[in-house]
Amino acid sequence: MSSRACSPVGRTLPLSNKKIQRTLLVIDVQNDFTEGGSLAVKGGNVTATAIADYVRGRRGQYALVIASRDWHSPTGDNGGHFAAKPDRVSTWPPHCVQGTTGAAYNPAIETSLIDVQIYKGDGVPAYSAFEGQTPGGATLDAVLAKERVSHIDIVGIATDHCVRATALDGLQAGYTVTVLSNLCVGVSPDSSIAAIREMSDAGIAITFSS
Ligand code: VGL
Repeated sequence: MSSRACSPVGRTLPLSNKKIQRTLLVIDVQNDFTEGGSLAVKGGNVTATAIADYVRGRRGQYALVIASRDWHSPTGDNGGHFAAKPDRVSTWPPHCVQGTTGAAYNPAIETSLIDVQIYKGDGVPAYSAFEGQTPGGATLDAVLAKERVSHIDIVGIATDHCVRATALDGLQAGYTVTVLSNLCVGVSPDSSIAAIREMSDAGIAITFSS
């Protein structure tokens, strides 16, 4: 018999008193996306340090801290993602090639605080972390479902590409999504503003970390 039917005074009890399970998704805070890297985003290093501080301080409020990495193949153009003359909108200079320093986390990131790592982009463009998988082959959605995660907070690089794609996919998959906008940085200011507007219009909460 359900708890609703058992209600002693005939009132409808809340359907669920489940604890909110929140996860922090740290998107692509890698050397190639921060100053000195092959696809450096201006402000990447400062953002990486701010993210690292946030993870250290707020680790306890998350069921899981998950980090994604672009992890492209050293051979071929990764499905047209790499180009000799990139437009920096849908084609890019080679970046985050598997096993290289450029694909490593920015040194500010404390890998001991990361519970799950997601790899994406092996031979293909993959902006969203939902397109990636763990080393054991589990999808991000499967990892979140196993931990009964309902809420996702997103930080990382780049606001206008991988953060945007991950946030929209998360919403589509049924999660409550928040983007901590001061802990994200984008390739271009204009497309980052457009991405923030698009995410907000879609129903993603855009907030600032305190
Ligand atoms: C990204 C451009 C190309 C990102 C990845 O991580 O946002 N941006 N590949």
